[in-house]
Amino acid sequence: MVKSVRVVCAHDCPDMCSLIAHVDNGKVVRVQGDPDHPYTAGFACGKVNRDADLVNSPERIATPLRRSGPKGSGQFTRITWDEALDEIATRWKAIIAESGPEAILGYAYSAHQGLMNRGLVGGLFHALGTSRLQAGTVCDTCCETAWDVTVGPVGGADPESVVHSDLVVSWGADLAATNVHFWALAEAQKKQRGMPIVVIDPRRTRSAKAADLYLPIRIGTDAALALGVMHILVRDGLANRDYIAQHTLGFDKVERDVLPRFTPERTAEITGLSVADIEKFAAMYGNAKAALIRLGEGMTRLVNGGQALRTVVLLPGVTGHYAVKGGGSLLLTAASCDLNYAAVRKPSGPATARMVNHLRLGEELLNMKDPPLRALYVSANNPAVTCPEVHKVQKGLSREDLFTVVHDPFMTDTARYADIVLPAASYLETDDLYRAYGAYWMQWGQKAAEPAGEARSNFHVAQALAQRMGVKDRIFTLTPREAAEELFKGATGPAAKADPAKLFAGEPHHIAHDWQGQPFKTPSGKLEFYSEQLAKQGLSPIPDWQPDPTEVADAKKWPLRLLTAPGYFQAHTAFSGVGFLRKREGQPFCILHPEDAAKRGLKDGDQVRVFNERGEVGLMLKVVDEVQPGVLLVPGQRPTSEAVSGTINMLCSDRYTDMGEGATYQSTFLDVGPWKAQAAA
Ligand SMILES: Nc1nc2c(c(=O)[nH]1)N[C@H]1C(S)=C(S)[C@@H](COP(=O)(O)OP(=O)(O)OC[C@H]3O[C@@H](n4cnc5c(=O)[nH]c(N)nc54)[C@H](O)[C@@H]3O)O[C@H]1N2
Ligand SMILES: Nc1nc2c(c(=O)[nH]1)N[C@H]1C(S)=C(S)[C@@H](COP(=O)(O)OP(=O)(O)OC[C@H]3O[C@@H](n4cnc5c(=O)[nH]c(N)nc54)[C@H](O)[C@@H]3O)O[C@H]1N2
Ligand code: SF4
Ligand SMILES: [Mo]
Repeated sequence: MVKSVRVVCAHDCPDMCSLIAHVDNGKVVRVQGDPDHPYTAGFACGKVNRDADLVNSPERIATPLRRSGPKGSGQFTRITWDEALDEIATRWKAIIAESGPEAILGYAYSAHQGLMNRGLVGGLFHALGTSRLQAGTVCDTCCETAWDVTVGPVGGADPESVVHSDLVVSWGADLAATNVHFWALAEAQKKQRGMPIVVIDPRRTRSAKAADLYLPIRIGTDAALALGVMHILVRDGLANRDYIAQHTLGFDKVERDVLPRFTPERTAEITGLSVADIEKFAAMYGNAKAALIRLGEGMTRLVNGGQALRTVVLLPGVTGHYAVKGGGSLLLTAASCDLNYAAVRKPSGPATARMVNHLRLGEELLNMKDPPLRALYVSANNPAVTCPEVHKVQKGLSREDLFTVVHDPFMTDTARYADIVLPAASYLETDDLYRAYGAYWMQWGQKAAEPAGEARSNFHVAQALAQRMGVKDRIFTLTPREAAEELFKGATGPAAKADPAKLFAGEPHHIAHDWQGQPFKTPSGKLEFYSEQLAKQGLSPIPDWQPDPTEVADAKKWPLRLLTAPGYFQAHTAFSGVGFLRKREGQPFCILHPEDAAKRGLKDGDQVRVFNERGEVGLMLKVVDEVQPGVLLVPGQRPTSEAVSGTINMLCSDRYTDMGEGATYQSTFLDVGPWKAQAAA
């Protein structure tokens, strides 16, 4: 008999859908969107519609494995869980005795968004006092830091408030790919009420194709566009002087020292947009009553990314849209869910420990001293593909003296370097509590099926290792449900008001605040055009746009700039175990404008060599005017086994962004040529 189980999507995605898993005889046979969830609205994305294939994939690892060949060779033999866990505990104890706990690094990230399955792995390493991962620098620390210094650590607009918006601006986000439920809501407003949508993106994305106005901005020039728009708003008397006076800090300085330089003509020169389009956008924005900017992370994946996002975030402060329902801006919502996260993430352990930046894994494995990293535990992460400087990551992972454990449902590029591989349960096989990072919902997700083969959840493995390592905290003895209850002790705000009976029965709990306008939690309590925090870090305290000297020098050496965007049917590598989706996405490819392809004698469907001073990778070529000349688009990051050769992060440096020490994939300059030229050379 087929039963329906209400579950929550655990993939790294802002929507956090409520889903229905259909389970036949203990096996998940279909996954679909939950018709009874207001935001999920009955549909899942094209990826998760196939999650029955993910959970039942024949490629899943069935048992724990021990390495039997050279590192990276992928040669393993089966062992039992007890053998695996005992070996890990024995090795860790010896390393701690010789070099101290900081010789170990727990490298766990976001592929399971459940608060327990994500949080407790971190909790284990916190309690052990190992080196700590400065997590998320590959993803959102730049945008988050830029938001925090400007607005403060607080969530942005509720995406569901779009029913009150009279304009939506998708700025550096491909919503039709990464935020499909917000996109569907926004499109419905467009159809029902004629609400216009503007898309600002160097790629003519699916979202851009459906927009009323599309601005194909030059990569890394968003701050200039936002300042150009502010210039016009001030010029045309569209600045909201009352709002500026009451709720913002330092606009006078910006108006005096910065805006005069951002005339429409200069803004057009910097951004590659036409003066007419800039004027049109500024007029639409300035005359709107409730414009909602959906901010993407795309604009922050480069050296001056923090400044870019921060400047765009200031725009609704000039018009006062932050005061209006349906107006303002939305980057993330998670900061407004005030649970007692420490109960799971920091059960015990020293107040501070050595930090390792997530994106510098390669560098730190090779060069960290006093003590060097001797053991690595990777969970829900595939750094041999998704980290910049992949060559360094591979070299680090190849170290014979590094004891590496990888916990994953699949034999990833990273797992191939492991000494011990542990089979992970998927979210459909785990109980957990979820809160969205792009919407205001919280929900308990029930296990729909038993783990395949001998797979075990992150939560389970963290507890088993804690016990073997002698960690005594109570959290390591609780069930997922009991552990989730700990999160509510000392919780405040709408999350704290959840009725446990309803919540643990699987009912979605709405955690939107009843705010009258966007609150600001900066030191001044205002939206900070002037940021003392930035001044103290030696950064420009007021928004500005300046070219980065290293980027300028690299652009002289290399004719193309890398544009990185989400894969439509793959999200990083988490869906690469589904043959159908791999095929839908196609063999790993890059996109070049027809002019650039013609210049190089390249055509659609060719295998090409993409290269710079770091190395080369081999990809399929698509020739489309989806990007401007001078740009090479590589959507997603794909396993090396799927590509002609390599993976794009082999060409990206581990330099930091201006804020939040984040990754700068798009500060990569390179060239493309025929693949066979390389073979002949
Ligand atoms: N060039 C370039 N690189 C990028 C980006 C870019 O835009 N351009 N984007 C960056 C961003 S935003 C991110 S978030 C990172 C993502 O980088 P990663 O976090 O490395 O993401 P994935 O490749 O999806 O790897 C997740 C792994 O977790 C496994 N997994 C899934 N569920 C579970 C589970 O329940 N338990 C365990 N133990 N494992 C599980 C999956 O099988 C997969 O192998 O990549 C970054 N890298
Ligand atoms: N289908 C799918 N969904 C996903 C993911 C995925 O890989 N695939 N990844 C998940 C994860 S981990 C994350 S963090 C989120 C990220 O989702 P988003 O916040 O949407 O961020 P990105 O995917 O990095 O990039 C979004 C857009 O920014 C554009 N962009 C790049 N550079 C610039 C620029 O300089 N200026 C402007 N204005 N735009 C620019 C890109 O062309 C791209 O269309 O998505 C999540 N959802
Ligand atoms: S849209 Fe996002 S949250 Fe919803 S099913 Fe797809 S990946 Fe999961
Ligand atoms: Mo991400």
